Amino acid sequence: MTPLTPPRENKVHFPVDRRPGLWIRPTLLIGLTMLVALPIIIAWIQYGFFGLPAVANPVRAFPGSSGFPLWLRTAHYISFVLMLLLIRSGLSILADHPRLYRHQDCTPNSEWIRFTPLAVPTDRIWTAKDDARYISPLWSLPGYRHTVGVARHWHFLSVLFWVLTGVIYVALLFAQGHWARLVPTYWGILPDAWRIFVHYATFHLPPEPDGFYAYQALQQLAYFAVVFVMAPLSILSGLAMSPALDGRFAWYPRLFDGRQGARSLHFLLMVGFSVFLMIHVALVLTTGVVRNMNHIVMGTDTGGPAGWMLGTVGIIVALALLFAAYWVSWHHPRALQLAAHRSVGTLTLRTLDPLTPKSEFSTADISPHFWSNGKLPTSQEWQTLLSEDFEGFKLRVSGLVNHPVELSLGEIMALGQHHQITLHHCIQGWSGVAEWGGLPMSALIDLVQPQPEARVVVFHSFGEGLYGGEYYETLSMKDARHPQCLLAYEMNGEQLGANHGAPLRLRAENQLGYKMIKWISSVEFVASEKEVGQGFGGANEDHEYFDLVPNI
Ligand SMILES: Nc1nc2c(c(=O)[nH]1)N[C@H]1C(S)=C(S)[C@@H](COP(=O)(O)O)O[C@H]1N2
Ligand SMILES: [Mo]
Repeated sequence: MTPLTPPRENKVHFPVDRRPGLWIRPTLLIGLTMLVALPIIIAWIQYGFFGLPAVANPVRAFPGSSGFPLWLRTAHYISFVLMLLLIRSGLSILADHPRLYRHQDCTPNSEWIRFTPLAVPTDRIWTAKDDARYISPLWSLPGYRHTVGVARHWHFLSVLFWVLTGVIYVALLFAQGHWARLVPTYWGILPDAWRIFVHYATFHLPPEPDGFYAYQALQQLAYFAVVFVMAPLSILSGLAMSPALDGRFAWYPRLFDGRQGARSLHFLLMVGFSVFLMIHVALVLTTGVVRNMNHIVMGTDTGGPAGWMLGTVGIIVALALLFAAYWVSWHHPRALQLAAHRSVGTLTLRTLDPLTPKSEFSTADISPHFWSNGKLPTSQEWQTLLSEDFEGFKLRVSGLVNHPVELSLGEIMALGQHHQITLHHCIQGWSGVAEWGGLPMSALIDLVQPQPEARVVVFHSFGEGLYGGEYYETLSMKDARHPQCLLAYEMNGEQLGANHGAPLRLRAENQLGYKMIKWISSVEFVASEKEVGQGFGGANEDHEYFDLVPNI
């Protein structure tokens, strides 16, 4: 595949080592295999001794069914396309931190599954960005390596419409009585479903009711699970990865055993949807594809060719859309970023943005391993400061303020010391709990007295961005004034290490990690983020198309 990006980005997106990898914790693999194998073995034993169990046919046709109305068929097609977009963009996001953990922490080698052949080296710094893995665009959107910014736009744009479609679909399901197709109303459905399972497990097709009017027991349970269990759980576990939500409601991610528990569940649900999709398609094909396609495409219960022909066109259109999404990702990423900003961003501004971050953890929760990110500054200035333990460091605070200042580390510490134990949310997927000590930004703001037209705080770094150029980030005045927004000089009770941002780094706990700029050199108050860099609010927003409203 030809690289599509400027040469400096090619190194990031098209690494030399593109080997795929899959490793699952052996005990877990054995457990999972048994979980799948056991019912199949029991089914074979039952079949061997007693033959195929009898299946009631048709199973519980509900009165008054009129087949599949147009709204249902439309929702079916739209959610099919959106599921493809969600799964494919989700895989790109996953590849950016190709490890899944069970609890709060992301300690290397504690993962239960990884999608990389690489172990984390212990003899040198191995950042989360080093760990990001290549994934083919055949499987994912937009694919390649470290494309999480663009992948998230597709994921959130799709999920917006997916939830909307789902809400309308479920509302109409109940309004028009079609819920009785999906919602089981008798306990006997469990033994009924088992009898049908024995058929499938021993390679027999059970007798089918006319699926246009009613489903058999196992089918009904599967559809019920997809619509009423898996879809809501996907939404809830997705939300549990949000820094703004977790930062405000500490109890919420705990429901999932922490953000990583939610992330693992989110992944397992994706696997569930994918397996469902494959079995569903296989059964549509083997149980009378012509009639089935007429049901779901045309809304008729006939044997003509219209259904499968139009259905095939629908699938081709879906594939064309996937290709168009790939093309937009690489040719118009800025337009995509702005589209996501206008839609998803508007929504998050109304919902997540107003939440005041206040979640705190205990000392016992502090993560044994805290991944690091970014490239250590190479500038002579920073190297010299580091070797002198930042004795000569002065933080320049300037711009639209009445009292510009230059502060040494000692002066900053004298101005205020606040400690907080919080959860860090990296956009790539990892997280970690640490204790941070530093000067509340609100105290600095009070000291320098911004002028009324100052709306945005800019933080400059000694470090460089991923593709070169200065690493900078901005915060709104409101975010900067939040109680948990710190200019941190301490991590876990010790002076901030070189790796984690010495002499100063930002902590803004309702934000994703990329906003928390390390190796801060100066602070500037401006009227608008448009005046700085390329004008999108930060090095990551400029170069990697990360979310423009990161309070998500
Ligand atoms: N100057 C600078 N600051 C940075 C970065 C960077 O690359 N350069 N990476 C950001 C990202 S993506 C994250 S997740 C956090 C990681 O902080 P840590 O390295 O202390 O864990 O730093 C943020 N601050
Ligand atoms: Mo990050």
